[in-house]
Amino acid sequence: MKKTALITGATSGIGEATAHRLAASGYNLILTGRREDRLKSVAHRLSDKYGIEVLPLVFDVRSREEVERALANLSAEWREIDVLVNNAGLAVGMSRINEGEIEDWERMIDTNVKGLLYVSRIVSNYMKERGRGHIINICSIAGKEVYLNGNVYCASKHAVDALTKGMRLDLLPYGIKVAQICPGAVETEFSLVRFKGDRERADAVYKGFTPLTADDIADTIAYMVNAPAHVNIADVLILPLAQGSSSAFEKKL
Ligand code: NDP
Ligand code: 8X3
Repeated sequence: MKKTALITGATSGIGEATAHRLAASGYNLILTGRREDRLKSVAHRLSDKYGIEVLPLVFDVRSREEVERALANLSAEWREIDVLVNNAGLAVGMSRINEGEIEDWERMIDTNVKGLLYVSRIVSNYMKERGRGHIINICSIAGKEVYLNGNVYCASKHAVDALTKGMRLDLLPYGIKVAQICPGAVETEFSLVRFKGDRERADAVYKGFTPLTADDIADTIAYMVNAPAHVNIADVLILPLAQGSSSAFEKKL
């Protein structure tokens, strides 16, 4: 029987790679993001290549109204969501707390924490109606440890870590699995966004070692969703070989 996955932030990086991986496994997909052109092109490519159905939904997870308009109006068929990957997220800026841009803090908290909540509130109720479902939050090693100048991003991912645990308890009676993946450095558009388009600074993050790829994370998600029904792979910390903690890297420059 065909399954359906909803992946937020599917226009690039981990979300896009996960969309490819689950499409290859035959999932129908609801894909979301703000960049409409990129979202539609991912959707067309996947439906053409894998013969699956794809519903692209353009919205900003920070807007409760936009999230509700998009997800509360799904057809009965599209409400049958087996897997939700709460992936949309970002870091913006990196500075000491006394020097941080307050707008950057708000973008991170509104996206990484409140956006995840708005989406989960609606989708967990669809899962509850069916008595099953699987929610995977994309947390981070920054949700387990803090690093210098990472203050608010780390706090937002610590919140995701707490929400994964809380959601797991709350949704247990409804047969819904809740899990998370906590990656270390993955080379995507993440650092370009963090450094506000400064390509040189972004590229420097991944110099001198082999970072994880978005496909590494997508493969892990595929492994988690393919586990037997009674197994919940609840919390996966995944690091590049050269990364020992959130801030310790063995770089060969
Ligand atoms: P990318 O920047 O490549 O992808 C981020 C995705 O999130 C994009 O599809 C973007 O889509 C979407 N997104 C961002 N803000 C919003 C918003 N307000 N509304 C809707 N969608 C949004 O980065 P990654 O793939 O690396 O990041 C994915 C997740 O992985 C994030 O939660 C990140 O914190 C986490 N992570 C990343 C790590 C890394 O080293 N790269 C390590 C650990 C965790 P669009 O711009 O079209 O809206
Ligand atoms: C993203 C990776 O290095 O900021 O979560 O922890 S890092």
